[in-house]
Amino acid sequence: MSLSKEQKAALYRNLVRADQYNRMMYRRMMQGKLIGFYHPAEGAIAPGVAACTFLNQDDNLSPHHRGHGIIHMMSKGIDIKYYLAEHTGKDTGCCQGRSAFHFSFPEHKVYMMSGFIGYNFAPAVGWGLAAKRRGQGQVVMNCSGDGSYGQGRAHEAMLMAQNWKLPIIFFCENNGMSIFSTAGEMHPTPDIASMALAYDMPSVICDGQDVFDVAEAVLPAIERARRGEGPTFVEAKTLRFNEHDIGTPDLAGWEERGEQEHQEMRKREPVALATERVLAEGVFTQEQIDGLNEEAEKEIAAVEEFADNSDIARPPESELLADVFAP
Ligand SMILES: Cc1ncc(C[n+]2csc(CCOP(=O)(O)OP(=O)(O)O)c2C)c(N)n1
Ligand SMILES: [Mg+2]
Repeated sequence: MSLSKEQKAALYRNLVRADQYNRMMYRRMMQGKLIGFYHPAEGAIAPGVAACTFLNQDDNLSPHHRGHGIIHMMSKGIDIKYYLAEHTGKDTGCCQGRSAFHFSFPEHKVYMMSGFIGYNFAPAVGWGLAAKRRGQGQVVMNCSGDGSYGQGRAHEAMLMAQNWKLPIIFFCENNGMSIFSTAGEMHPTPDIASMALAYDMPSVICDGQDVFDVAEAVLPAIERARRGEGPTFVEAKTLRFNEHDIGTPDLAGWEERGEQEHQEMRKREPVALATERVLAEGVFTQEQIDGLNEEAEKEIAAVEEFADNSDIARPPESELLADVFAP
């Protein structure tokens, strides 16, 4: 399929926003303004943007932990200030500052983010079954990394989704890494999408550095799910430019890939690639692109102001000690 000019414009705008959000999170982590840790998404922002820009508000979204789901959620149209307040430990956060990264946003159909890789697969089947029974064309965008496809429940979920023709998109953001392990060490096949073959599920592989290529793969999968024709597996081959995580003392700063690999990776920076294309195709002028960047800067400044100016969450002692057993 080919994308319309409006679709390309929407994708590019969200890509610029995603890039700036990710940089803001990295900076805030370094400034000590976030609780715990952050999984930087530099290099890997295009898949989430493409997967979520054309979702309806009523669709279920299980975001990937890279970028802490911000890229996915802002692309779906969710106001990120409630996430940032949450990760900053403020009482205006989406879970009243109780959760940091393990949040939920039920009013936006983002039901949970867990620390367990692969946690999302079993609930995704439930959300898919509920959507099918409602019969209103709702879909489930189930995002996760290559690492999660080593989990048994991923396979149970694919089996059930295909048997029951559930409206689920198994969206795999394959960055070739799971912390320090390479995908080659963890999986017998270079294409995670080939696992869908075992379940007779249609699959497609796309270039995760190219937001437009990913959208061209995702949109037919969403439409197929809305028509009630069942799940599709979409694998976006992407890159993790930074280390796995920042803020966890035993992981921070660890980088097993060499300088040359880094230089090669950075030639495929998603914003640079998309900018070249939107300029060449006349989707935006340089002046308009500058305007989009300024808009994103203002949006993020307002989000940070909201988080910084909110009160620190102070759960009462009764809440902290409820159901705690201390002999
Ligand atoms: C069940 C479980 N096992 C191990 C971990 C530790 N862990 C956290 S992130 C991660 C790597 C996940 O890799 P992938 O799914 O490819 O996503 P990526 O971080 O590469 O974007 C692992 C192993 C975990 N959180 N949960
Ligand atoms: Mg990975």
